[in-house]
Amino acid sequence: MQGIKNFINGEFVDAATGKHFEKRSPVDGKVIAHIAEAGQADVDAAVVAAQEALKGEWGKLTVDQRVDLLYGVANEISRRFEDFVAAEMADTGQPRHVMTSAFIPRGAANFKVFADIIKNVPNESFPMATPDGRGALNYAIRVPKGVIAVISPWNAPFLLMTWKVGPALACGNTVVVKPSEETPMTTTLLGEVMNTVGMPKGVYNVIHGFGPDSAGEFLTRHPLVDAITFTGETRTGTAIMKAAAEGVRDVSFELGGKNAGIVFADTDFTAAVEGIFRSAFLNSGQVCLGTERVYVERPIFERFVLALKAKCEAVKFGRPDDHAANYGPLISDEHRQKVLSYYSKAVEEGATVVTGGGIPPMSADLAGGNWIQPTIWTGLPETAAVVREEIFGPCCHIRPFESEDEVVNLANATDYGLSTTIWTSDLSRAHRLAARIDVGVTWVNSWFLRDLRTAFGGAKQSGIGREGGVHSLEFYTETRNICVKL
Ligand code: NAD
Ligand code: 6OD
Repeated sequence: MQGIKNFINGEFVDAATGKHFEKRSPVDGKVIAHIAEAGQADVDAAVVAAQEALKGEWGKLTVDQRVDLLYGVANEISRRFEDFVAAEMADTGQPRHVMTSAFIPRGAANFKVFADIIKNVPNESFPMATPDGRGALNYAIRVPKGVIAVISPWNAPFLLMTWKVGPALACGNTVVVKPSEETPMTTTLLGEVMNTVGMPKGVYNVIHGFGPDSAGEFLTRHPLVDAITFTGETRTGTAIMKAAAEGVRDVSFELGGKNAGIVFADTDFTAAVEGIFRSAFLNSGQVCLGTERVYVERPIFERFVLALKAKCEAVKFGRPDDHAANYGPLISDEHRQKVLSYYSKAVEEGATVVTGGGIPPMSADLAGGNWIQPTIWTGLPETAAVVREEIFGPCCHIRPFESEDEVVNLANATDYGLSTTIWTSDLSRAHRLAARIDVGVTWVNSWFLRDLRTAFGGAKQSGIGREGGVHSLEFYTETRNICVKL
C-alpha cells in the first residue's frame, strides 16, 4: 500500500488535518494508496511557499538558468520514464501503450517545448519620435504573473498537469497543483524530479484533496493566488470562475466537449474507421477531444456503422501490462454509474444499440474493476440526452447526413465547441468546413495530432482562452509597457 503525501516547499508532508482518503485501482477495485488530504492550513502553507519562492533564488534566475532547469526536469522525466508509466497505469488502469506512446512522453515535451519558446520569444520595441527631436524608446517586458493555481483532471493526468506547469514555470511563475483526487500519483512523483534537478524549494507544490469545500476550493479562493488554470468539467469551471472573481484573478479554462466526427463518402474508408474508432474509444472514451457524435455521409453510412461495430467488438479488456489486452476500465465506479445511466437513457429514448450497452463479463480477479463495453447507438434525434450531453465514456451516436450545409448545422448545434475531426479526400471541402465549424481545434484526416506551438482551447462552453506556444505566454505573464524618453 502506497502512502501519498502533499509536496510543499520541497518536502513530502502529511496533511495538517491528519486526514487521508483512499485510491482504488480502476482495474480491480482494490485500495492501492492512502492519500494525505490537505486542509486549509496545508493549502495556506503551499501558497505561502510558492509566494516566498518568487522572492527567492527562483525569482532571480536568468531565463537561461530557468531554461536549464526545465531541460533538467524533461530529462529526468525521460530517465524515470518507467516509474511514470507505472504510476499512471496504476492510477488510470489504461493500457501501457497509451502511456508510452502518448501520455508520459508529452510530460517531458511540455517542459522542453516551453523552455525553447521562452528562450526565443519575440518582443515589441518601438523607437518613437518626440516633439523635441530626441525621441523615445517604447518597449515591453514580460514578467511572471506570480503564484499560479493549477487544477487538473483524471483522464490524462500527467499530460494535462504538465501542459500547464511547463509553461507556468518557463514564464518564471511558481505553482500550487491540485491534481484530481482520482489520480494523485504522477503529480506527486514530479516532486521527486523537482528535488533531483535542484528546483528551488516552493516553486512546485502539490496539495491533494477534493473540489468543493476541500483543497480545490481552498486553493482557488486563496487571496495569494494570482491566476487559476483549470482543466475539467464546464460545471466546475463555473464554480471556479466565481471564486476567481474575488480579487479579479485571471482564468484559463479547458472544459468539456461534445465533439463531432464528420465522415464524407469520398474518404479513405479504412483510415476514417480507424480514426473515428481512436477518437471515440481511446482511453475508454475519456478524452475531452473525443468524438461522441459521428455524422457519416449517407452512401457509406451502413458500411461505416458495421466497420466501427467490428472494431468495438474486437477490443480485449485487461490489465494495463497484459500484452494480450488493449482496452482499459473507466476511472471509477462512480464514473461508470454515470456512463451506464446514459446507456439506459439511450435505450429509453429509443436508440438502436448497435453494440455494447453494458458491462462485459470479466474474470473473478477483475470483476471489481470499472469495466464497461464500448457502445454505439443509431436512430436518435439530435434532442436526445446522449446526443446533447457530454458522457465522457466509450460511446458514440452515429447519424447519416446528406449535405455539407446540413452537417455543419448538426456539428454546430451544441453548447460546446472544443474540437472536430473531418474525414474527406477533398481538401478544399475540408478547408471550407473547418472555417465554419465553431470549435477551437479542427483535425482533418487525423485526430489528436498535436504541435505544442499552436493555440489549443475551446469555443463556447468548452473553455476560456488559449494555451500553447506564445498563447501560453499571454496567460502566464503580465506584459509591461515601458517608455524611455531619450
Ligand atoms: P472535474 O471538473 O470534476 O474535476 C477537475 C478538477 O477540479 C479535479 O482536480 C477536482 O478535484 C477539481 N474540482 C472540482 N470541483 C472544484 C471546485 N469547486 N473548486 C476547485 N476545484 C474543483 O473534471 P474531471 O471529472 O476530473 O475531468 C473530466 C472533465 O474534464 C470532462 O468534462 C472533460 O471534458 C474535461 N476535460 C477537458 C479538457 C480540455 O482540454 N478541454 C481536457 C481534459 C478533460
Ligand atoms: O494535448 C493537449 O495539450 C491537451 N490539452 C489535450 C487534452 C486532452 C483531453 O483529454
